Amino acid sequence: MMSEIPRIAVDPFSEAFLSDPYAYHAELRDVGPVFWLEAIGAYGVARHDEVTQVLGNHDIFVSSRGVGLADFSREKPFRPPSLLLEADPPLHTRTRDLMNRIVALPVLRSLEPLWREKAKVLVDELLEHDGFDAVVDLAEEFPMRIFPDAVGLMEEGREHLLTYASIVFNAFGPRNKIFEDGMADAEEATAWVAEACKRENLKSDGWGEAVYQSADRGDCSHDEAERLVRSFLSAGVDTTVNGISNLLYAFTQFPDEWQKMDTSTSATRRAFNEGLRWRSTVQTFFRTVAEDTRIGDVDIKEGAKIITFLATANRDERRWDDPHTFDVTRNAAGHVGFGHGIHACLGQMVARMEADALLSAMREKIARIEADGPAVPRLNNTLCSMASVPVKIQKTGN
Ligand code: OVM
Repeated sequence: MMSEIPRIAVDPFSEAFLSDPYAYHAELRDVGPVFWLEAIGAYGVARHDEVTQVLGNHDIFVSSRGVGLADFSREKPFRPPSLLLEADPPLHTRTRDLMNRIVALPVLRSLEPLWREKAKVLVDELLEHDGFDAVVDLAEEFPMRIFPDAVGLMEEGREHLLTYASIVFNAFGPRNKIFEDGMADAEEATAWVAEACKRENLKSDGWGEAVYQSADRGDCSHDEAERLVRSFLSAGVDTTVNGISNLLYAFTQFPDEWQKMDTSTSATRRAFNEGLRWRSTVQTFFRTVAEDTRIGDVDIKEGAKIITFLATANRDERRWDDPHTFDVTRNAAGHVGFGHGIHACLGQMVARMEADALLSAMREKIARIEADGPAVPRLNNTLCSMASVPVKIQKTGN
């Protein structure tokens, strides 16, 4: 028998929700394994079990019709679709394999000494003060010092990267005021990104040129290469910036955790993973239902949109002990902060290596880190984002 589906009034793209999403999560998890959101006309899943079930079933819950609220089979996409994020197999398999090779472990290992050195330099600069803004001075600064160079981007105009990414992530939601306000600077940033992705504007030793070399070998067309480079620019900066911001925010809320983390890669890696679980940068992604299906005993029709509450699943008490506690000794493996299934974050090893470099450089020199005034959120339709996290520090003797 088909059961009655719970209907809820919560609007996950309202300013109230986005200012404090964690205040609403228990309701989303507890109302049922799958529910209908009146405000957006979509299904939702918010428990770890159902979120991984939906993301794991990419043949039924497809990405090619958009991973935001819009169904690309009925509405014009906000921009030409991503060949990774907004693609299904077999296209996705081909593009993903190609991109996986470009950010493969040996490539990252060769960059690691440079990134660690740059992290140390930044931390030394920060230590000239007793406090700093963990967002502006650190989380935005560090990825911007390494990532555009790794891709081989032109120097001029790199500041557009953060603007562009925040527009892209807003566009997964409805056309609300947050989206419209962000669009104020869209034209310039979008034009810059389009230029930056062209082969002639990429340096010869970066990941961008490597994508074009894959095209030279016949793995994709040159037009596809240009679009794939755009994925690096869309997904590679704001995500790591906010991953680091949210992690530093976590430490301000649980200041005793800092001492429990040492400078080893196993410790920093665990802490970053736990940070992503406790406060997930990408809060939500949608799928579209490609054929009639069921979740539990609820019938779901072809064409429905379904929102997966990743951040909510990462605090599901059905899956985690003491989920609201940030615990750097926890093994947070299995969190869905990087997604789950075939679309799980391509850049996760890049992000982890950035975090390891930064955390280990910080832990070496910083004995304690605490809030130095209220943190300020920055509203985004998809990202859990911070505008400011003021911190004060105590130095180690190192
Ligand atoms: C892309 C893209 C854009 C935004 C996010 C993302 C989290 C990917 O253009 O491929 O993944």
